[in-house]
Amino acid sequence: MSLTMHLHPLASFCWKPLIAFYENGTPFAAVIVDLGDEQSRSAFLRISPTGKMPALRDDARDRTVLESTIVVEYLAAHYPGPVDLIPADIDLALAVRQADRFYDFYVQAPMQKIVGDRLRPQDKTDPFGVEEARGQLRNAYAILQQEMQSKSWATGEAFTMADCAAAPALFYANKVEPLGDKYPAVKRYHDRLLQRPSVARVIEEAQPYFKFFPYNNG
Ligand SMILES: N[C@@H](CCC(=O)N[C@@H](CS)C(=O)NCC(=O)O)C(=O)O
Repeated sequence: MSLTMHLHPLASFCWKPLIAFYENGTPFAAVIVDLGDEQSRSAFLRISPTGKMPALRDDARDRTVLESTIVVEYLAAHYPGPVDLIPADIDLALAVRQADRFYDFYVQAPMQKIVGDRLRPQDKTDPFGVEEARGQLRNAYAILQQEMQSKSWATGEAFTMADCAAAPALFYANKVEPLGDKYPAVKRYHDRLLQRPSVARVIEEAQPYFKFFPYNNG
């Protein structure tokens, strides 16, 4: 097997390429990174010097691919399957990339801020930054509420990389800043994503680790 994903099953940015792998049934091996373990950490830093996951290693092509979006782009280019994760049409592809960026910057980033704050020592928390991040999430929800009125998936009727990005972003954002009933179109999209077999699978695989997620109990 030439493809190895270095990941953690709980890590939201790792879900994006995992969903892409499962959508197309692309075979890969998984190496679970434990940043708290010195040996695992130093081995991973040799692959991903920033320490950020996921990282993909492709031995067949002698390539290391970093950044979740670039991993999906790489799979779409070199290991395509029945699900067209990046459409061939350039305007559709740009819409997919734009939506992927939206979910990373305006949903994942504030969600990570809120989660990260709960993991800080009690005297080092940033309540102002967390409130700001909550406002950013509500703003993103309001934008998506307009966007998702008439779409099944992030950019239309086809499942793409944008949905691979949206699934972890909305799953975890809804845990830290619940969608409630104020954003029904976003909630419908969130629920549709969770029913997608590839997404249900990553959630299932994360189950043993959810106890480490600090918003498990609200
Ligand atoms: N822009 C990066 C973000 C990756 C990222 O933030 N990964 C998190 C896990 S979801 C991580 O590696 N955190 C470990 C750390 O910051 O120490 C991507 O899209 O891959």
